[in-house]
Amino acid sequence: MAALWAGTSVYAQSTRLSEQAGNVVQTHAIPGGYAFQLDNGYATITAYSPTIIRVRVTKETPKTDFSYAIDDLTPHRSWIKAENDALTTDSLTIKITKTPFRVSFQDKKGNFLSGDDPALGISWEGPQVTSYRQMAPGEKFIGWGEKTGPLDRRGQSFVNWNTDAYGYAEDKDPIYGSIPFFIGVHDKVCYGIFFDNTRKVFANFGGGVDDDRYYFGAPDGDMNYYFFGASTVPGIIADYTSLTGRTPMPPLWSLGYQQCRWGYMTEQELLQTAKTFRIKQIPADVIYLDIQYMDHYKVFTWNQERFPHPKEMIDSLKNMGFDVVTIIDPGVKIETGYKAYEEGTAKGFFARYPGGKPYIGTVWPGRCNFPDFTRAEVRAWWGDNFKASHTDNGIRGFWNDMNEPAVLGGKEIPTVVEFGTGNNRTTLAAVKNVFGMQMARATFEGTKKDMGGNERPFNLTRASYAGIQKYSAVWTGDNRPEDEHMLLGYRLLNSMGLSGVPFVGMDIAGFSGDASPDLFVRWMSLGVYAPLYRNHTAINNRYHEPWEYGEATTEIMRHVIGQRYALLPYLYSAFYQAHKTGMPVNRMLPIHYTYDSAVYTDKYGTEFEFGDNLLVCPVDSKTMIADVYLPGKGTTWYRFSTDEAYPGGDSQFVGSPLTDLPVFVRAGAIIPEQAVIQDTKEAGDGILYLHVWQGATGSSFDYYEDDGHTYDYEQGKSYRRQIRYDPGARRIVLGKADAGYPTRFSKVRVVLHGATGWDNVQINGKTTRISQDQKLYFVEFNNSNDPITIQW
Ligand code: MIG
Repeated sequence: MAALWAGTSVYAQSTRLSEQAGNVVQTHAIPGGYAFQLDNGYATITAYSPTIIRVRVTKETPKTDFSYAIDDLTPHRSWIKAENDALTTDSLTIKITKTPFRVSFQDKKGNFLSGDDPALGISWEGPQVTSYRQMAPGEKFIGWGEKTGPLDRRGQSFVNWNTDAYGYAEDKDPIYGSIPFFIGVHDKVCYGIFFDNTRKVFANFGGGVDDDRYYFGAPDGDMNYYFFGASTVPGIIADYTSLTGRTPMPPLWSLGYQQCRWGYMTEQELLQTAKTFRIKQIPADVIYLDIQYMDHYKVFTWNQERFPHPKEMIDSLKNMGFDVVTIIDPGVKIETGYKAYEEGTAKGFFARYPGGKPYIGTVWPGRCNFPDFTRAEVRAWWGDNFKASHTDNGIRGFWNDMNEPAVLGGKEIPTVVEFGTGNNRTTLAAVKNVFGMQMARATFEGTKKDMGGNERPFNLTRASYAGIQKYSAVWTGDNRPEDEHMLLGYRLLNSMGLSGVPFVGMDIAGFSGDASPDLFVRWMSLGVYAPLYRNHTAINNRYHEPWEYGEATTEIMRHVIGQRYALLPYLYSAFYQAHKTGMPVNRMLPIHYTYDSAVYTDKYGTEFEFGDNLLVCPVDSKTMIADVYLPGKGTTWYRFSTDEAYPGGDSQFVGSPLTDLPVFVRAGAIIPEQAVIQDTKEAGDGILYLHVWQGATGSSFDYYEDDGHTYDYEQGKSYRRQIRYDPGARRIVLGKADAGYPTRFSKVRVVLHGATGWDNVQINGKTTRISQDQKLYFVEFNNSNDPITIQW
């Protein structure tokens, strides 16, 4: 046999070299922009606004246009004009070089923003397509979704391939999610790029090259990117989320404290755990059921022995103020007579091998088939299934796990496995990165419908792709109970936020093992400042409930979780901002301090703003005096816990005992709070506490409230009011309320921080009594929807 191969050169080195698109042969106008015929391909440049430009380059004639991330791909207006050798919009100049075809972007002042690498441009190696781009000196990169490593992506490379990454190392890539969106920052300019390709996308932000280029690409599919040329990072995020969508308002209860564990084994254990929160007076809203609640891990079933009375159990929990969130896995157990399996098989709804046999993989239930969530009819079927087993029992929260999709042991699934029908028929290679998002979409849309269409489901997913924020919150999977992982977790959340996903969280205090008492306290304190405040750990680990670390720690937990509940009016308003503008809840410092190089350093790279006015400095559990960076020259920061003032634009050593995480509030800020309640359904004392920190410059706060659980806010049933603090005029004004929904707060108490004295305060012209509580001055008055002026 050996002779057969001898002397042949077939298996010698391939002679295939890279190819480029070549020169422009012809140009013509198309709806929304221009098309270019190239020697070796086709390009279109279209605009979705003066600051959003799409560049699509294909080797073959472009195929049908489709995106999982963007619902509406039609450019509805003509923003682009052709002028000389450039295309222009009101905000951007898009320079086109014709020999060979190269595209580069400038702002209206003529500043270079980003452009093709002159030598390499867009290149193909077989079907693999890459955009090689110029890298500016000192250019920094932020975002790219759920990626480990430092905040500044410069010098790092990544692969997008949604992966079950149990106990992932701090520098592991890929992990669970893929969001091919980043922002580049250089020379006082910034821009964003979204590479909308769902395959095994790669990016190299200047690693392994001589500081002159960076690149991203995919093994197949189109070079198809959106360039964002808004002049600020918040503007770029607003534009990116105008395309890929924004979060609906989450249910208010899902912003409370969430207690999870794999697993609460029985009805008694679940009820007892919930009861313990109430007995110990530790606020909480949510308790979880992991895979043990199912019959042999079969989706849409209940284990009759462990959880024999789902409806009664959920009712009892509701009476205690708890919502239950149940896990749901994509794998459907192969078992004759099992409804989901029989139906899915009869309808041909499972992913299959070429030739039609369903793909089989092993997950918790044993051998399973996997629904083809890329198909609308499969998503609808999946969604309908929740009614009998879940929503009719009163469940409003759903936890989508293993949807990378994963099979046991983190094994790879063959990429030949097929999805879709007709023209949409494709393989796992093209849809692995959107499988989880489409499962989350099926779950969200289905459960919303099952609950009658006007109740907000809470949906949580592990795998994600760009645009996931429309359907789900995201958690960062199976992390480790280690200081470094806790800090990494905040970088992950901050990067997800920048990449359009505001509702994010991580397993507090580590999934893969036991948290030390110190780490537990620190992580739970930090969790107050995560959009999703959820404690979770794996089966066989020590219990992580707030009272499991002794009396002293329990007391601290009562206090920190209480702090979260106090902040809910502030947090809910921040979510409304995310819903309206895409601005994340936790904001990495480059969002507002874009050109301050300190915020890109590893030392300060985990810090973030939480909403408009708080600065959170994550500190590990061993550091009791922390080096923190307070951004913004001229800004004064007050320590949230003590009102001690610090100047901005500098680093500081501050005390960071386990009982006092370094959190700061901007001078001039307004933070609305409420009295601590045990769960979000509790009425509270009816007082809105407006905390105001004395400052040289004032601020305004967009306050938001609604019923917290329906979609009536889409019909204007919400309570909105602008609150302004004007230190020069010695005045706080609560603007006229846009009161489509009544506020929960019949009284307002204004608490002044950082003031030496407060005398002669008038509310709407009437002198009012000033009181003092723990050294702080306050005035209290009846709320009303008409403007209220507090003058002193
Ligand atoms: O193979 O359902 O990330 O949160 O507790 C492990 C059991 C499956 C992985 C999830 C984790 C969950 C666990 N799951």
